[in-house]
Amino acid sequence: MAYGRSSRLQAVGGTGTPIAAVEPLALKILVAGGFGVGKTTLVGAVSEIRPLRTEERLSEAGAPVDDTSGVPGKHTTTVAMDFGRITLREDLVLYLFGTPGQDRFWFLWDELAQGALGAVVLADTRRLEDCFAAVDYFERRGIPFLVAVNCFDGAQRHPAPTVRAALDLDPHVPLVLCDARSRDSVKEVLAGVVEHALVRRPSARR
Ligand SMILES: Nc1nc2c(ncn2[C@@H]2O[C@H](COP(=O)(O)OP(=O)(O)O)[C@@H](O)[C@H]2O)c(=O)[nH]1
Ligand SMILES: [Mg+2]
Repeated sequence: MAYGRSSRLQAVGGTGTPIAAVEPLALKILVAGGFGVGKTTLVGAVSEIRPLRTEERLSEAGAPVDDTSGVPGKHTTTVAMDFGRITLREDLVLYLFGTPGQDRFWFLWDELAQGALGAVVLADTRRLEDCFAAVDYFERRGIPFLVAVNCFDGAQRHPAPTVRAALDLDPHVPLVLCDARSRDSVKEVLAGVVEHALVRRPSARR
């Protein structure tokens, strides 16, 4: 499903008639996963526009519900969403919407999911259970997704089959390793989710 098409100036041919320039297909991709798994980092690593962030300092009041154990150095949190854009190919632009990680923002997910082609569920193998809710959400709504394991330094690596089993993933759901800080790594993840979503939803092909 196309999220929209951006208009570009049309070139003018020799006869004076406009030649249709390549209009990039714009697709909406969600970036989900638990609190502190690297969603804001991922969007920031690839976005060509200054990512819109709605980070707030973690407050004392949120301390009982915002579990920062295992996320040292995490002082801010995304209260609504991250938003970024990347041109994957000349004719393909992705709009990235990072979902808020905390459970109390679930009500925003249905809005964000409107018109999404697919989703990336980021996972941290030290806290795999934090992405169960995102996996469930996309499975239930039939939104194609892949799981990208963010390989934090020092995080214990688990073989892909172990992670698959722990997440109880359907065999068709791709599982990839990534570094949310690396533009090239994130681009590969995004290309993977587009490919997967187009295979799962043939009607989305141009
Ligand atoms: N070492 C390492 N740190 C990361 C990586 N991805 C994110 N971080 C750090 O982990 C913390 C949480 O990331 P953030 O993007 O805010 O998580 P979010 O809550 O999912 O948006 C931040 O301090 C990031 O700098 C990674 O791949 N490796
Ligand atoms: Mg965030």
